[in-house]
Amino acid sequence: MSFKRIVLVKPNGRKGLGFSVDVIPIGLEYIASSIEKEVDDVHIVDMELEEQPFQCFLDIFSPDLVGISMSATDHDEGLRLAEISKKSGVTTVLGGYHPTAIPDELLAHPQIDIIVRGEGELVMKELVQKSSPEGVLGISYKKGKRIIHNPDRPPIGDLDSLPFPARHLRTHRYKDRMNSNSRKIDVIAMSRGCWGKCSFCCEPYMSKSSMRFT
Ligand code: B12
Repeated sequence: MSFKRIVLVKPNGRKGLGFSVDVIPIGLEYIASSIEKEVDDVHIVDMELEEQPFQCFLDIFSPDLVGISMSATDHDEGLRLAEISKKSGVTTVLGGYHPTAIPDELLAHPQIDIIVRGEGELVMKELVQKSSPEGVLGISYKKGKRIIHNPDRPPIGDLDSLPFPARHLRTHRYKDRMNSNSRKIDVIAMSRGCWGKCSFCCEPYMSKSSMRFT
């Protein structure tokens, strides 16, 4: 197993007018900039905006690892993209708030190999360096029929230690779709997490109820 050609994908999950402004996959861009030097190539495929079917990107980039970002609303579509990837023989990894909260449920699907729990930058960096999930903090994965949960990785203490998101990999001009004169838009993340300990919310799984600022 070698993870050298990486495709990071945002499923098409948007519905309704609430999504008239494009959602920039800034989390995937953070991951891309953290692994860029470790791999041969990394691409971000934003299926919200692509017009080609996902299989085209597998054919063009021929990845050995596909990473899919999932919020709860992307559940079905994320699993569908993973199934397409798996049929092409690609290892699949899920990350984001939803997989972080329910790794066992998602790993029960045959097309899912690995879940990254929590922030993705350092975990993905170590995963591509080792080309194996074994011993990588923050990962849950399948070994034969068993599900292995490696210990948690602590939230990133110093957000300024992270490289800037890989905006140079963008292949789209993000904008406000309701405004025909819309300028290019962008997003800047200046904090992470939430101090709440709400039992109904997935965020404490991500940040352990810690709030950090740049
Ligand atoms: C800002 C924000 C938004 C912005 C997005 C800004 C943007 N990117 O352009 C807006 C307002 C558009 C938004 C929309 C929505 N949001 Co919102 N949002 C947040 C908020 C406040 C911060 C998220 C953030 O920017 N984090 C920082 C970035 C860098 O992290 P990230 O993108 O999550 O990526 C990191 C990890 O998740 C992980 N990761 C992510 N993807 C992957 C993929 C792989 C392969 C790997 C390994 C790791 C990985 O690694 C990344 C880097 O560390 C959180 C609450 C919170 N306090 O955290 C809610 C939150 C994420 N949102 C949530 C929800 C529900 C939504 C909506 C579905 C709401 C709706 N019903 O319309 C939509 C979904 C949008 C979409 N299509 O994804 C929920 C998610 C719940 C869940 N279980 O999935 C949260 C947790 C709020 C909550 N508690 O309910 N959101």
